[in-house]
Amino acid sequence: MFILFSRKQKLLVFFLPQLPAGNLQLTLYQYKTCPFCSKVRAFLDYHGLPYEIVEVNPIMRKEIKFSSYRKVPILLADAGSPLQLNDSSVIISAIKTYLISKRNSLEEIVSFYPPMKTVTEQGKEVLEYGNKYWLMLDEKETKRVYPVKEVRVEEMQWRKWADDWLVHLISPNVYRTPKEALASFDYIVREGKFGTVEGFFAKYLGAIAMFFISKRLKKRHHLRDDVREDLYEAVDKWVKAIGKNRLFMGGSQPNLADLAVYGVLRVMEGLEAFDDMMVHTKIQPWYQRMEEAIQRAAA
Ligand SMILES: N[C@@H](CCC(=O)N[C@@H](CS)C(=O)NCC(=O)O)C(=O)O
Repeated sequence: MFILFSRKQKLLVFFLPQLPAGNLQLTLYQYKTCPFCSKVRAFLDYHGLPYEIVEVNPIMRKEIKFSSYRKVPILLADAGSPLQLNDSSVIISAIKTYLISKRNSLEEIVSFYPPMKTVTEQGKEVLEYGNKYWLMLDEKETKRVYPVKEVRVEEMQWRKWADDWLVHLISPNVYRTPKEALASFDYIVREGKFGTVEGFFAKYLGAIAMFFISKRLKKRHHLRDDVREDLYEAVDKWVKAIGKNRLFMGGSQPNLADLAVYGVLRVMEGLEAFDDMMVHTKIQPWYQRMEEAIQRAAA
């Protein structure tokens, strides 16, 4: 809190370019088991940023009635004035920019990620955000954070890969068989916000619906009949990209790509697909390092 003695000082305080991260009040609207929300939590936890969580009921979505953007995650950020940030990658890029850059207000930073209407391969009109994998840094900041240009490009590519490819492997894998679909919905209902009756119906009807929807998603994303093969191939490709000489893609510390991939994979924890992935791929050592890095940062 500021104690103001004169008009001049008041003006000075008002025009301070940035509040320290400790003054950022954050509220995350989420479904706990949504991979996009998990990515945001991994990012906030790793950066030691405290936040409140509002679990959204996926049927009524009353909790996000205030918003015309109807997806989660939504992050309400108050760094002096309240601001709504939509889309997991925009949230991560904007907050990361804010933490690094001493020049712009969060409001200004967010305006560099404009919403744009685009049409998907299936001809559906959707909202996309421009520049969403790009941190808005000046030359000096860029040199400090990304001493080599390739490191920045690599981070962006793999963040995009996590959103455009890895995420699409989750549903076909966790709803692969009726038994797995039921186990997945049991977990979603347990972890999510559902009324008792609602939860009961969601579990059984959701499992049946998602079993069939996941077959459609499998076709849409051109996955193999055995969807595990695509999952194993994807995570091994990720491990190979890190290589033997780095602990993380970010080197000795996770970068935004590490956090994105970890956030997406984490939603399968406790399910058969996750256990299979641990046994049949080389992901485990990196995954464990990520768990430890996030636990250390959040402690
Ligand atoms: N591009 C968005 C995608 C977010 C998204 O699709 N969220 C899903 C939940 S996993 C959602 O809210 N879907 C609408 C709904 O459930 O009604 C992001 O990265 O945040």
